[in-house]
Parts: sequence; structure tokens; C-alpha cells
Amino acid sequence: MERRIVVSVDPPNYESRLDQVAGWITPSNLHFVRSQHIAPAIDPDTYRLSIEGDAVGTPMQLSLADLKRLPSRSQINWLECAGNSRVQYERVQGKPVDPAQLPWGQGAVSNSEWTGVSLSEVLNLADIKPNAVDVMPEGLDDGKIARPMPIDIARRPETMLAYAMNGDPLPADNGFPVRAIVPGWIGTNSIKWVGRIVVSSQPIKVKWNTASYALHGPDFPDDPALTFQPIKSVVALPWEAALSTGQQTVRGFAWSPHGRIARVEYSLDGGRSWTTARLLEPNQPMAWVRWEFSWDPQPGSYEITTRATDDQGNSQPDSVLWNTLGYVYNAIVAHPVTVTK
Ligand SMILES: Nc1nc2c(c(=O)[nH]1)N[C@H]1C(S)=C(S)[C@@H](COP(=O)(O)O)O[C@H]1N2
Ligand SMILES: [Mo]
Repeated sequence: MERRIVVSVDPPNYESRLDQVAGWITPSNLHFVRSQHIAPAIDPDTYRLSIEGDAVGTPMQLSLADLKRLPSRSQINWLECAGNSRVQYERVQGKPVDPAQLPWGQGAVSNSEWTGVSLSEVLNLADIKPNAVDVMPEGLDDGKIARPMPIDIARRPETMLAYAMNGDPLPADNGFPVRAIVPGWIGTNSIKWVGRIVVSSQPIKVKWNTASYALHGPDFPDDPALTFQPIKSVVALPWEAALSTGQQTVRGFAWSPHGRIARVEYSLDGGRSWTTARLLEPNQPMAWVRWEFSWDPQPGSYEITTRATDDQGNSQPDSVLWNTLGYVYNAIVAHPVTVTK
């Protein structure tokens, strides 16, 4: 039985159920799925990854076994779709976005352990030239989804080609057998089912950094391509939540691409007064952190508002600039909760 919130079946797009995520790591069967096409069937024995482009000194093809022979690393990263929380543009700010976009609530985000090889190892193997500017992994799905990143982002040790999620081979919907993981960047850059990596001496423009996954609208005359996800916090309760009275723990998650989360505050009076929530270990960069507070509510209707701040001083804003496709909503959100006896 599908335990996630089904946003669409074909292609599969599922929201995680954050209230079901009991620990720090999202169990694999609760990881969100965002796919433009159904997962391609890939035989891991004949799978090949091709490294090519005018800034590649030694173009090559690597098998899965070749990748697994390279030094491996495991790391815990949150991954979030740029369209997560899209529904809030209309709900909070009263401005609908393009209705063709998926109506993500708050569950297009997960936190997993990724195992694989640094993309940098593969780039070194292929003798990338000093004039390399952009690196673009491309998927083997029908649309050949691809999105470039600058060479310095591709070179970060934590930018990886992952072949395992939470200790097991990647689930088909999450990119089996190999996907990119670009920590802190919008989910799209973490290309699934990677079949080709293009390294170019020129900036690469594709529809996924111009038409989509870019900010369009009156506030964005230059239509900037999206890069990092913004800082954010969520309450790990269903939307809308129905709770019973009694002493209980309200839980949630917070993350930032710029540093560790320094604090999460919550408000039960519409943002007039704020209290600091407890942060749970582990709290490390590029992963989400768990926060919680104790609550003993009387019957009634409530809104739980949360606000995260990171150790670089970034905080969630009161509102975000509207963009036509409804990306990167990270304003503080009032989570509706009804408490009954
Ligand atoms: N090949 C390919 N890679 C892809 C996508 C896709 O449709 N095709 N979707 C991207 C988007 S928009 C997101 S948010 C993440 C989602 O990863 P997940 O499905 O493992 O949660 O994968 C990215 N990688
Ligand atoms: Mo996404």
C-alpha cells in the first residue's frame, strides 16, 4: 500500500507524510517522489555512465562496478523540490500560480543517507580541463531531464553520484541505479537515472534552467535560474491536523543550505510572541534537524507558526516574492490544528 500522499500516479509524484517520519532519517518508503516521467527500467549490469563534452580531456564510459570501485562516501542530506509549499502562494499570499504546476503541500522534502562517489572523483578520472564552466548530469528517463551546475558546485566533495539510499540500492522511483545528489540545491539538480554527464567550457542553457526552475514574474525581470533551496521549517503534523487534548510533543523539521540551524521558534498567537523550541541532535549542515516542544492544549482551533534561523543569521521571511511557477516558498507558515477532547 502506498503510504505517501499521491499527487499524481503517472508519472509518480508522491509527498512524504512528515507526521509518519519518526526519526531523523526519512524511511525509504516515505521519501517523496518527483518525476516528470515514469522510472526507466535500467539493467544494472549493462548500465553505463558517459562523461563527455568539450571540457572533458578523456571522455569515458563507466559501469556501475567502475563507480563502486571508486572511493565511496556516505552522507545525510535533505532533498527538497523547488516547488515544495507551492500551495502557500495562494493560501497565504492570495496569489495563485500557474495551475499546470503540481500542487505540493509541505511534503516534497526528505532527509536520507546517500552513499556513492564524489562527482569530483569522476571528473578527475575524465581529466576535466581547467576551462570547465558547467557540469550537467542528464537522466535516462523519456524526457532526458538535465540541469547544469557551475563547476565549483560540481567540485564540492559532497556533490555526489549516489547508488544507495539508506543503505540499500536506490528505489526505482528515486533514481536506480545512479543519481546525482547536489546538497543544498533545488531538487531538480539531483538528477535521477543519470546516463550522461556533460562538462562544458561554456555556460549551458536548457529548458530546465530557463523556462522552468527559474524565477519569472514582475519582480524578476532577469528571470534568474534557481540555485540553492531557502531556509525553512515545517510542523510534522498532517495538514490540517486533528489532535486530542493532553500533554504532548509537537515535532517538526528545519533546514538551511547555508549552515546549521541555530534555532527554531514557534508561536501560538499568530506571531505576536515566540518561544524557542528544543533542537534534537544530530544537527549538521546539509541535513534537516528535528525540533520539538511540549504542549498541553485546551480544545479549540490553533495555528502553530514556526520560524527557523541558521548560524549564518538567515531566517525565514514573513513573505516571499511571487513568481509565476510558484518556486521556493519559504515564508513562515501558520499550520492549522484543531484540538478536541
Ligand atoms: N531524470 C530525472 N531526474 C530528476 C527528476 C526527473 O523528473 N527526472 N526530477 C527532479 C526533481 S524536480 C526533484 S525535486 C528530485 C526529486 O527526487 P526524488 O524523486 O528522489 O524525491 O529529482 C530530480 N531529478
Ligand atoms: Mo523538484
